[in-house]
Amino acid sequence: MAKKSVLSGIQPTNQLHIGNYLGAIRNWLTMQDEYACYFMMVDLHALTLQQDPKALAASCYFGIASYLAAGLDAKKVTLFLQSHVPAHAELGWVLTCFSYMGELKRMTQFKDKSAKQGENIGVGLYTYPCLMAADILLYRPHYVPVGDDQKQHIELTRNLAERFNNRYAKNIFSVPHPFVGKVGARVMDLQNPGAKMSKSALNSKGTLFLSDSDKQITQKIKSAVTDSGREITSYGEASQGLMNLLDLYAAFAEVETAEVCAEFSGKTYGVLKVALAELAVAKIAPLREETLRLSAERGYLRGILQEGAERAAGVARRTLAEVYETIGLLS
Ligand code: AQP
Repeated sequence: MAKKSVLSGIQPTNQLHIGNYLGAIRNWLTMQDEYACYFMMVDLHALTLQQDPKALAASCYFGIASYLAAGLDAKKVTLFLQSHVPAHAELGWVLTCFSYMGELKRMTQFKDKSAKQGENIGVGLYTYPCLMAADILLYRPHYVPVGDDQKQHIELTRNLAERFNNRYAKNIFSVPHPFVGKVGARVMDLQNPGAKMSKSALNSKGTLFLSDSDKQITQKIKSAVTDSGREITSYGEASQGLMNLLDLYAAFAEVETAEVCAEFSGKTYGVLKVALAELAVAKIAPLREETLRLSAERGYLRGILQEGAERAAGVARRTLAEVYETIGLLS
């Protein structure tokens, strides 16, 4: 029997952070043997915000290198850049025409990101969930492993798939399910624990990048915002900042948060920060070193991307041809 498919991607808007790793990539690793996996860098999505061309290209290499360094095996999974498979942009346009203004306006991420843009909000920021729906539906995946923040976009994708299928009374698209891990699904900003950790946050002190040095990791964790308390009591009584540190410890140690709370109960915030910094350095440093080594091997990475794009394009073209035929576009 053919394997079920899984698809996901990350924007190369900067170097990846531990939210991308714990909320997304680590779940991908558990799926690479069981599913036909398609993992990409969604470089077209990155254009929704203004990008420096050199930095964008470097972030694409860094991202793919991070995927490999984390343990994805390019022989088992298909790794590619979104822009290398033109069917994404083509189906993206079709699905834009199937989407309603009201449903796109409701997207929390659009509200959050457009609020930071001043007056000239790019149209791409508004329509990007349609392109994301196309990214997904082309591969008819069963699961889309994402962090908690992307659940709303997956819901829109499901609605678009059902709308299309119902309108033509045909099962062209499979309706995908979000896969959100139990731990690490929502890593919060270390300086502003009310907001999720983000690659493009204005204050980089709140984001733990996978490229951060041991010293930077330690400093960022030690200066993380908590509250005016001193001692850890229970998770339920913890402030958002303290909860985030307890959750991060649990995610890195791969244990339940309750276990972490029990371990640190009665100890000071400072003790937790020191322990978390040591654990984070132990987990991030090998990933960083391997990512940096692979990032420099441009020829090797290009080979993987080219092979991945060919495999992905074969699948994507077949779905797009069915869509075009269904809606009446001549082949
Ligand atoms: N803070 C987070 N905690 C857990 N998971 C997260 N993800 C992102 N931030 C967190 C998950 O990582 C995957 C890739 O996300 P993305 O790069 O496509 O877009 P994003 O969600 O907008 O991520 P960023 O880091 O905030 O990027 P920018 O700053 O460029 O917008 C997704 O599965 C996401 O859920």
